[in-house]
Amino acid sequence: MKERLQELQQEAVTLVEEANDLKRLQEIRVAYLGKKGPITEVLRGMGKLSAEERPVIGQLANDVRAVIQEKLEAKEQQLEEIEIEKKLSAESIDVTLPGRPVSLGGQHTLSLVVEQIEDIFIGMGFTVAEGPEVETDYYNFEALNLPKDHPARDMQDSFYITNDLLLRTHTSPVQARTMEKYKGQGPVKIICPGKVFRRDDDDATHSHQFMQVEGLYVAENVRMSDLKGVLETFAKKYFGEDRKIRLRPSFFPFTEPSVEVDVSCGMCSGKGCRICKQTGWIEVLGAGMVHPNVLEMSGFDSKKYTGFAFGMGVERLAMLKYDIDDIRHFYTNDYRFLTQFQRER
Ligand code: 2NM
Repeated sequence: MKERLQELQQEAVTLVEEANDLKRLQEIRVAYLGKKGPITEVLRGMGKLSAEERPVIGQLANDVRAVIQEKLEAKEQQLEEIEIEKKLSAESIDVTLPGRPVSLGGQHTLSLVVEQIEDIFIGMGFTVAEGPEVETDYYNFEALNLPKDHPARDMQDSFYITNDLLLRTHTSPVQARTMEKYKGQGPVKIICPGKVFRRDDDDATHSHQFMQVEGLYVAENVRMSDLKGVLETFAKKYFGEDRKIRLRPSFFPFTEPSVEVDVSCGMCSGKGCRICKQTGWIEVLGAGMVHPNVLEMSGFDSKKYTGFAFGMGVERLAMLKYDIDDIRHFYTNDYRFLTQFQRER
């Protein structure tokens, strides 16, 4: 019996040493230490032993169990450590791997161009004024000398909310509101950028919603030559120092006299090409001397004060500068379009 127990110990220890996974260790544990295992069987046969032999064999059986148990535990721990080691090396991070680039958001092309325009006028002493996109008939039309029968006032041409409220058709109402706030005391020197709305069918050059920047300078002795100088400076700063401007007579209800302003074509330097339709000139904005009625309605004495005003479409200016062929590019927001126009840093 003693030899049998020693044999069993030897067998089990060898098997434990040879085992190389936790599942195999569990099998050995069940086989040798389990209820149906050989050691249990030996202990069951102890009844046949003499009183002197019984405690000796009993002690030996317990020792053998303990040795196998100990070996199993040691091996188990060893295998677990190997397992962890393997896991760690499989999950290790290569810190030398280049990071994935994070794409930064950018400014929208239109707000980028609005900022360029703002910067130029701020450089000439203008400040930026803002106002509501939903306007009253008074500020959008009446205060700007637009007669009741003017086509812009037609229900068909503007987005009316009620009889008296509409989406502004230009940013001039912001200028009327600002003049009112100054209570007849000049100078007023502002630009008003913002969204405007007109009932139009959208196509490559028209949109029912677009951006405008309008400017206003009211003070004593403001003259047409001041307007011309400011607009020439703007054109050179925005399009390039080689550009010239010219003024042609026009008509707006809120200015008298009124002009259409052209900039010399940058594609052909005035010789004539597809961009300028062979004229050498491109129309970029409207302007004029503020109508005395407009000054008076907003609280300014038109005998003391004069002023000039101008208005430009931001999309059109962006399209001319960057050779963009369709106004709808600004609103469909294709990533490939937007990423082409980022501020120089
Ligand atoms: C234009 C053309 C000419 C204009 C007039 C005013 C105001 F409010 F002062 F009367 N703001 N903007 C104006 C003048 C706008 O856009 C083509």
